[in-house]
Amino acid sequence: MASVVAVAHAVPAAAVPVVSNDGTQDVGDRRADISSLSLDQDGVAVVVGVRMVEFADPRTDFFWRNPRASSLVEVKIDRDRDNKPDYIVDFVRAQVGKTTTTTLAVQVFSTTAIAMRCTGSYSLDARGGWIRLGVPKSCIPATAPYRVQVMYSFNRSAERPTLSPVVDFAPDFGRWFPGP
Ligand SMILES: [Ca+2]
Ligand SMILES: [Ca+2]
Repeated sequence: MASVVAVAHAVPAAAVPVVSNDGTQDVGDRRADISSLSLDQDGVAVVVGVRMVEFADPRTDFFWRNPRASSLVEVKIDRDRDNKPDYIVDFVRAQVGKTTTTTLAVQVFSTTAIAMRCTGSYSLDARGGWIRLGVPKSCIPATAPYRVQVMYSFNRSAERPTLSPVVDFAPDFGRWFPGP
């Protein structure tokens, strides 16, 4: 688990994000089932949102708090429209410094380097069922409008080690969402 120094918790206010619907009941657990995907790439940040059929709150949910295998949201970003991801954004529980304490964090990586590039921000809308992740554009320079793929992995191994994570992709696996 990578350590994280500081995490901002505020996602910039979205302008008018473009929303795409994902099929529901396409995975075997409502808590892992993405129903919508949103992308806002105006302003100074890229904000990616997923709306869940049933919102398992990452702050409190047992399967998000599991220290051995947390659930996570992973966003792949294509910055030049060549169908290859250039940045990976992970929303996951991460260790705080060298302590055993963990906190939710948005960690941004380049696909060509091991070190974390920067941290992003998140906001949780439990009522609406949305998880929104923000990444400063200065951290992920682009040569074309960004496209994204999102994966939500609901890890149930804390319940039974043999249980595989339930995973949903938006758009469907291998496709890119161009947003606005
Ligand atoms: Ca779905
Ligand atoms: Ca690319």
